Amino acid sequence: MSWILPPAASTFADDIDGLYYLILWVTGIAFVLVQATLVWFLFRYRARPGRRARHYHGSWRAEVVWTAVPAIGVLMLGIASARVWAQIKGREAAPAGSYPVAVHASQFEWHVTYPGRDGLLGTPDDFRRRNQLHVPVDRPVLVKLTAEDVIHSFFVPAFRLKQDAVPGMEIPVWFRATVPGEYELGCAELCGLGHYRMRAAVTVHPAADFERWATEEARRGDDN
Ligand SMILES: [Cu+2]
Repeated sequence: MSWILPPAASTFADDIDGLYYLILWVTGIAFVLVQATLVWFLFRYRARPGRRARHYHGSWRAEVVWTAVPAIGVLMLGIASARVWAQIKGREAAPAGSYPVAVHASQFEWHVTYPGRDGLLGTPDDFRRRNQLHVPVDRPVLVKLTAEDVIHSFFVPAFRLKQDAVPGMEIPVWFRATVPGEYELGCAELCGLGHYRMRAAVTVHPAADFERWATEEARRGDDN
């Protein structure tokens, strides 16, 4: 059924897609059942000459059932999602030794700061690129997400990852890319008139290739 979703390129993708399809099936079946019942009622109780309406006080049992069944369903989906949520968004979720990058969202660009050769952010050898996020494959990447002006949202569909960037906060978000290639980073929060063009390229490099890229770019320094 992968025709619904973009290609998957992170370790989260299977879990997120599993939840997505589970929720789609549960809500899809509920939707079909409810609509079929609605149509059946429309037909069954249509106006007919000589038939009179009857007042009906409701059914305690039916109300309990149609409240309890969805409540249990939503609770089960919540429990099924909790493990995945903790793994992706948990406070201590990012694995130790992640490659750190700072992503600063502003109207209407992504400013990415790379750690340079020392591997640490906030040191003089850091370098910045606009609208280009380069990461190594098969290594956890820790994005320190901030916003300049309004709320933006860091969204990489291929990684199944979305996180709001909020002014005044630094929000850590991590992922591990699994397939080298070019992907899209878009802003998923309507953030102003130029929202539509707030996108960047995510390049996932094979490990050796990433080292070469980072060394070369560090030598070149800032581009803005
Ligand atoms: Cu934005």
